[in-house]
Amino acid sequence: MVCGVKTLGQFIIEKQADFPYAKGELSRLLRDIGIAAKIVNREVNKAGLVDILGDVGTTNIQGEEQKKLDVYANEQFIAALTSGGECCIVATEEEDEIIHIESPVSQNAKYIVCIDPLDGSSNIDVNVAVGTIFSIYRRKSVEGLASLQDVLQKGTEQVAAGYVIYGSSTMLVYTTGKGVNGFTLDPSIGEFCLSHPQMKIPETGYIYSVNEGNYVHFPDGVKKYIKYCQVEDVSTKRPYTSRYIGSMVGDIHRNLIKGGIYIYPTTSRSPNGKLRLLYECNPMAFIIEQAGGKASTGFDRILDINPAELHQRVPVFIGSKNMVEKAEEMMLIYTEKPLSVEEKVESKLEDLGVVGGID
Ligand code: AHM
Ligand code: MG
Repeated sequence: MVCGVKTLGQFIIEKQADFPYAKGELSRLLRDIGIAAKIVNREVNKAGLVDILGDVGTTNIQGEEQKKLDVYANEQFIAALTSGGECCIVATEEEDEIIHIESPVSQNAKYIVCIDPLDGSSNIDVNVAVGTIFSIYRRKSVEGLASLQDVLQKGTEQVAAGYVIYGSSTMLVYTTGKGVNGFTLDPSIGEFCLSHPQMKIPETGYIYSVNEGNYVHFPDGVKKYIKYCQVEDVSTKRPYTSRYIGSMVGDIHRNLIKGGIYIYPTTSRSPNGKLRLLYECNPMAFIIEQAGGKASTGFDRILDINPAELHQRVPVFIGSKNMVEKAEEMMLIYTEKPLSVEEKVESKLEDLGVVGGID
């Protein structure tokens, strides 16, 4: 390629050398995701021109209306991962159960992909940025069909994660645990080109992103943090700026570049938060940590959570390190820490008189 442009494909192959034991499967998997992203991008861009906007009339497992483009994006990513042969299971926001890819090659493949094919889809009809979020794990089981247990891994086990933002330009940002790199789609050559090498999130930011319409339902720690952001204090450049797109990928992408915090806490109406651990919070947490930031439930590191179920939801505080730490400080003082799944089981057993609970 001329003029010093580095394409995503070239970059991925170059980086394979960082993993001397790698046989190229992960590289091919990332390439397949990049190709599907370009196909989805083409449809997102012409969404207003054809009859593809609006609801498809079905609901997914969370009871949300599916948009036509959600369904389209889901199909495209599954098709790309199926034909690639590097992935044995796909777990997607749009399907109730995990999808086993059944060809003989895929059944024995060593990777698992968790994906939100089109996040922020309520924004599609109004031309606001939407995104794809993905997370890649190595399967744990060594023989037979991989299972849900292979999918329910901690975020620390991710081998790669990334997002695509279909915005004023389209970008793919990913990490394999060695920093974060961003690629912008050049529509004239149809290639993602390295535009943001080694991305770093500013340690201190001045933007907070939270749906303040839910304020009355927030835990006290979040209310106190929001008030902290709004108080005038010249030495810490407060009040901070409030920016909330309502598209996680867009809000976090902006904060990654400019510095800031994105919060989707528990609310009295959504006691576990809204966003899903496996294909929304874990991949974003991996990226933000790799860029030098922090991702927390308000009390604990997101990446350390042991998933109990496929579509598990978690509260999330993610972004610039100093901002997340300040929010955690408020949570610790003003909000009682909820019990973990293990602690709930333990206390239930104690209530039933099973002394000592379980080991
Ligand atoms: P989705 O996966 O159904 O699109 O929901 C996820 C989206 C995030 O992108 C966004 O940050 C959040 O939901 C917005 O929720 P709310 O409208 O409650 O603020
Ligand atoms: Mg989503």
